[in-house]
Amino acid sequence: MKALLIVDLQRDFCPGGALPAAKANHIVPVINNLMGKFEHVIASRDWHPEESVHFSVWPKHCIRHSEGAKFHPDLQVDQIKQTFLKGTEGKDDGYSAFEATNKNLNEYLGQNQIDQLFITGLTTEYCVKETALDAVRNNIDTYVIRDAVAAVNKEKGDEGKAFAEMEEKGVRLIFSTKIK
Ligand code: VGL
Ligand code: ZN
Repeated sequence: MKALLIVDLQRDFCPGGALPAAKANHIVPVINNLMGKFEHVIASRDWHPEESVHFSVWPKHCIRHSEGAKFHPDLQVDQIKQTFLKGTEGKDDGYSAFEATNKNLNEYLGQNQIDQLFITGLTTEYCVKETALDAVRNNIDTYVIRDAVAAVNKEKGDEGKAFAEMEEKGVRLIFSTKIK
């Protein structure tokens, strides 16, 4: 079975937020459209404590329960069956959704016979990439939907580098229009 995973589509990663991906708003309608094509729609949320080692490298963002940690206001959240909270520990970063602490993503996929994971969301070069690489390590058939992810691009070209690394490590890149 296949599942759609929406990574960290939260206000702080959108324009106006603390750590924005410039094109974040553009991917929301693409993701909303995809939801109906999957039996399983799941999501992750960056869910940091007030104090974290993470904030020595990043501006404060996605503090649990804050406005910035909410999902994008246009995302059809009623379609999401399960949310995985990550980055919850102050002592590490928790970039990958497979590091969620409220529920184990790998176990969830196994229990639901999900062997194909289609990844969307934010941000391409950090949490999307780390999640996709973990999925490959867990022997899941892993796809990243190119037009349903967006990058911070601290350096111009970071998104392109992330796509290349993912592809080299076994992630398949596809466009949403190819998904039936
Ligand atoms: C993320 C940087 C810091 C992400 C989270 O969701 O990609 N990036 N925390
Ligand atoms: Zn974070």
